[in-house]
Amino acid sequence: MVQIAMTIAGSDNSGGAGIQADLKTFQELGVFGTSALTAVTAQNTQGVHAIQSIDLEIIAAQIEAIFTDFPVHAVKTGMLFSSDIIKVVAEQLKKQEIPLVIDPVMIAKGGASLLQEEAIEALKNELLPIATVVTPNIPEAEVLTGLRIQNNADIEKAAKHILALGAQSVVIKGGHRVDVPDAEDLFMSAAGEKFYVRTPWIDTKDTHGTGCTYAAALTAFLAEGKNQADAVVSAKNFIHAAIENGLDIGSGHGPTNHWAYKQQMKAEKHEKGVVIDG
Ligand code: PXL
Repeated sequence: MVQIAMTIAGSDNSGGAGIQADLKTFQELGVFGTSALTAVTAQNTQGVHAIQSIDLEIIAAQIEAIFTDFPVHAVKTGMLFSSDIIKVVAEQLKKQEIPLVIDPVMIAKGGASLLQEEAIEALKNELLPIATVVTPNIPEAEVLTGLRIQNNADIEKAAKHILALGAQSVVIKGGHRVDVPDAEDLFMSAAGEKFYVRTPWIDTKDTHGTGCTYAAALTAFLAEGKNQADAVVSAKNFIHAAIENGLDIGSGHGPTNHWAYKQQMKAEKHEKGVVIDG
């Protein structure tokens, strides 16, 4: 039987992030992608020009339409924009017992806000308690925890803080780190697992949608039945391949290459992520 994933996120019409990145990633990994749109952005690689959120009833109706007809195997949330949207989404997801990846999207690469400040508390109180995996980058982890993160000790403290909010596990992505030369992410679970996964740093401006793509790959691997730790390592390899084989599109922060991982796997190249015990 085909595995099915759903993304609840905003539209990035430039195709590198948001619902478009999620659906492309699901497709690349052989998982049937469905979606519920929360907001429409008008943007290109230079920045976000306009945002319009979708009516709450329409968001709820999209999610319900999928759940009442399809056996969804994993769900991902991305741009949720407001506390009202978060509450509607949480209401729907509380009824489900399937893996839920929460990518706590806050700010676009160019600096535009994709989550209103008033929505941070709703994200913490309504969604993190039902999350299977939460995938903040360092600035997002700082906002969620109120901590300043500068080194491994800080990252681990922040991860514990996020687990205390009720999530089953957390990946704190290290792309913003300046204390290590590689792209090193921490995985920690409430069940007691802890490791870092490291890929070589790639010096490129084309990183638009990296967070969405990473979390979407993680969702697809969970939909396929991988456990959380294995799914994180495979998702790390997916995003590494996508960044390493960039497409050089647009004059600003360009998108990553969503089909690079599959091409690499076809060429039988080995995955590059190195797991380091924490
Ligand atoms: O990468 C975060 C993100 C999520 N969702 C949408 C976006 C972006 C970044 O631009 O546009 C819709």
